[in-house]
Amino acid sequence: MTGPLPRADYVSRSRGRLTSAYTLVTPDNRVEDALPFLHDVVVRPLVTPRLRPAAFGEYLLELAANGATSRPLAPEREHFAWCLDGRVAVGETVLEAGGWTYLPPGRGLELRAVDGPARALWVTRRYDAVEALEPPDPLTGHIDDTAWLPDTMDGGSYALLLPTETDQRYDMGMNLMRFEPGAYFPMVELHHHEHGLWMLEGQGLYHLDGDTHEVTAEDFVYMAPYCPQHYAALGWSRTTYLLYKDVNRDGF
Ligand code: UGY
Ligand code: MN
Repeated sequence: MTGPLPRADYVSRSRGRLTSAYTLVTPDNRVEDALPFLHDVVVRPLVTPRLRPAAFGEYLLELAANGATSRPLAPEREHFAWCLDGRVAVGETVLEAGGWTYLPPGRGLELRAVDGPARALWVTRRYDAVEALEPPDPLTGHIDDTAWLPDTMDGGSYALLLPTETDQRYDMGMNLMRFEPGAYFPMVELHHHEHGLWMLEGQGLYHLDGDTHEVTAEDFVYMAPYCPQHYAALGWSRTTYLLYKDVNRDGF
């Protein structure tokens, strides 16, 4: 690495954390990586199954103008892609910022930048098939077309991008959580689902297994199964985060 020297206290100021219950990965902690068949794409893994017990992968993909897959990635897995900025084609579907696509197993992820550099989040996992349930259908959407539902707290709402509450074929919850400034969960959750959380906007305090961290846009949090968790939104603008949650299965 080259460039200007960081300020002298960059180590003590780092917010990055790893515990057995959660990780916090901030923009200052993310490192560059690469994966086969992703060309001109900087891959920044946020969580992978290497971090046990995580059973999914979530990556920040930074595509150069000609960044693309050269063959479908992991056709045996299911995939979710969210466009953060620029324009990204996933198969035939072009996503603008806030657009997303879900691909069931059997297809594989094919993506490319459209008309310049772009960034996307990629979430992928092994589909947990249940005999007698058909595989799920592909879906696509945009945050602006999202149906927001009131949450149990004042000033809170949520959206299920995939219909996991009504269709048990889906084992991959991709949810949006939104908090007006000052809104906070009425309880500390402790559940068997794991989470990958990407802060899209806003800032607040995340309570994770007894620790409290300031979090803000572009931060990523992995929560292991049974990690006690609570969020309180601060600041003067709303918080929105994209949340992966393994649902409708119990891990046997
Ligand atoms: O659905 C959830 O588990 C969600 N309320 N958890 C979270 O935002 N940490
Ligand atoms: Mn939760």
